[in-house]
Amino acid sequence: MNFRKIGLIGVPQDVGASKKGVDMGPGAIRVAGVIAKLRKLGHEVKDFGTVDCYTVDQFDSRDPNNLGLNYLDIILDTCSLLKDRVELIINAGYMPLVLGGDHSISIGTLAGLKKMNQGNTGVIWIDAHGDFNTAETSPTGNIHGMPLAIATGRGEKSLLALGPSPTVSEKNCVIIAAREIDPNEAKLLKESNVTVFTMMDVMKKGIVEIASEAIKIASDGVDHVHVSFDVDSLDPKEAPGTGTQVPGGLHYREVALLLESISKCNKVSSFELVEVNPALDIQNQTAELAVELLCHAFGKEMY
Ligand code: HAR
Ligand code: MN
Ligand code: MN
Ligand code: MN
Repeated sequence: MNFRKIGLIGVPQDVGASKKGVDMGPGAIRVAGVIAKLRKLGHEVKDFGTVDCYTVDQFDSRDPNNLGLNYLDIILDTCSLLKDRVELIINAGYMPLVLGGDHSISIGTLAGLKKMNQGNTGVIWIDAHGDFNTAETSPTGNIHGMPLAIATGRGEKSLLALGPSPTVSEKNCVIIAAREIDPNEAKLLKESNVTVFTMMDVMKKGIVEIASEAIKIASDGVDHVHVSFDVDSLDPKEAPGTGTQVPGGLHYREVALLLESISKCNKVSSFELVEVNPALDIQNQTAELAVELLCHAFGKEMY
């Protein structure tokens, strides 16, 4: 990454997960010292504040119109605000670093990257999940399980309309650490051009090889790579502060290596950290770990 100027923004959204707690994620990440630690690495960090969000208990019904999409209108509103803020950050010459919040915020982040040329962006999606559901395939209707589908042009029209659609180049999308993909979501993913590296692949090939293949795929023929880091990619023993824990995840050192490799790819021009839920955490350890890992993405080396 060439960026020395980082524009940070918090998005305390929880409606995409239909569960409170993840709205405290940006606060917990700030408490863990994200700004000071990135500055210590030599970056200029500007805080672009917090996007106004609603929270689940402000509403009587999740899905009043029975669309199979919980809190759709709210998420459209927030993602539209986030999109504008991301555009502002880019226009000001900063690299967007978006702190969630649940993963539905990616819909806004990616829509805001349109200034970086539609279809000219690859994605590295580090996640236990595929986030490739649509209303038809989702077992929950929770929109945080859908953002990668939206980015590649699949799903609800109003969400697709936030950005140019598709926003990203599908063949340049890579998921790493997948281990819980819903049956019909798996069908969609297999029909797509997205590359999926499951935890089994990580075990078979090792993280060094996975990192190198992922960077090659995500950056091939595009000018920009977006990194979306869902902390549930980590093993819940190390990162318990997240809403949809799945056993058998990545270890700290594997993610550190992966993000260090990613930091050397100079096409990476936006980054997201999502799904930190301090209500489920022990002494803010998940946010602390996430910030430590983020530092590896921004140039920190072990030695
Ligand atoms: N696949 C499940 C669903 O659609 C769980 C989704 C996601 N959880 C996340 N995002 N934290 O990665 O409901
Ligand atoms: Mn996710
Ligand atoms: Mn460009
Ligand atoms: Mn996830």
